[in-house]
Amino acid sequence: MAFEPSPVARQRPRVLSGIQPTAGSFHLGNYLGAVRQWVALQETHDAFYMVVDLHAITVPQDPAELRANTRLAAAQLLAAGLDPERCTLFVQSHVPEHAQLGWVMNCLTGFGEASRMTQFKDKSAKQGADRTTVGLFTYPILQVADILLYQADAVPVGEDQRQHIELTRDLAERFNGRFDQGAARPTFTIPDAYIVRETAKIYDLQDPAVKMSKSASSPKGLVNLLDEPKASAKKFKSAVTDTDTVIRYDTEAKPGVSNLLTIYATLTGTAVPELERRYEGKGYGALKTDLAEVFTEWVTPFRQRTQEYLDDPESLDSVLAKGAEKARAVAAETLATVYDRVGFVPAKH
Ligand code: ATP
Ligand code: LTN
Repeated sequence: MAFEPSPVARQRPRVLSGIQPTAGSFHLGNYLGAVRQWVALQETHDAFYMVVDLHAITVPQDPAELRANTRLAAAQLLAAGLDPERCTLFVQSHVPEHAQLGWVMNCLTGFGEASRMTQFKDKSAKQGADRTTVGLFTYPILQVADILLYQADAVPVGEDQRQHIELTRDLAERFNGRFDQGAARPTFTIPDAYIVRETAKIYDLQDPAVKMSKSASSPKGLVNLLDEPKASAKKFKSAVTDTDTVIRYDTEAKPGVSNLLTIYATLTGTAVPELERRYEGKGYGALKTDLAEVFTEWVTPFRQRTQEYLDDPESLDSVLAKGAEKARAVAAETLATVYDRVGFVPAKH
């Protein structure tokens, strides 16, 4: 069976990405590193975005929380600017092909290859061997399936995901090389990571050597979008900088200040050199106070919109149902090609 991409794919390149519903609120790193790009790309690309609930159960979770956080993630994505008329927004578990292709890709991945994934190594080291599941180990391979099912050309993510996109490329090439003999079209498109350099890694406000993360050891450097803006403003005001006073973008010598400048520049659309000029001769205090204000202004309507989507769960679920239907049409087509090329006997109807 020859693989034919859907007609829409021929008009626009396709992007796909996912976000976990593991913490209730997105943090500023998620937004600036990934979701902001998702919003922009829906204008130029055939865009598929999903809440990856299958990935969320690779660590211990509470069922009621997972359900609530999945809807909360979708509400935040809509509040951030995703438009269901312009992109396909869905929940991963609504499309069974993810788990199905995940299995096939598991069988193509070397044990040593999977063992080299740094996110797994970090997370399993934190949890300890007894609490680490096989699901966490195969997490990146499910992500590979997520991407390949949609024939994505590009995957907008933060820097921490680069290795998983590399694995995706490797496995796609391996599959194509092994199973595409004589086929008119390759089974899988080889995707590129889409990582915006400036915001690829937003750092913890208290420890600018590590990325802002929901699993940070202390919440002081983590800016959650749904927290009270006053609490976040305080975090900006007490952000760790350095003993100097000059406001200059220099990630080596001044990681803390540079991180604040990146956040400020991105939220306001002002270039960093312009900010450096504006704050010449002013202390860190001024920059932090202004940034706290900039953030509050941006986040207030975001929180409001999120609440509005949450207040109407029927509409939210209906957006997700329509998204899943569109996603399934694409995913089923890819999976059918894969099953055929792997050598599975077709099911009789
Ligand atoms: P955490 O490390 O906080 O657990 P995660 O990577 O598990 O985060 P996800 O919600 O799955 O969180 O990530 C969604 C997206 O946000 C991914 O594309 C990821 O690369 C991006 N991202 C996460 N943290 C940052 C950060 N500090 N800077 C830039 N991008 C980030
Ligand atoms: N591992 C990703 C989430 C994710 C993803 C995907 C991202 C799951 N499937 C497919 C891009 C494409 C993370 O952000 N931690």
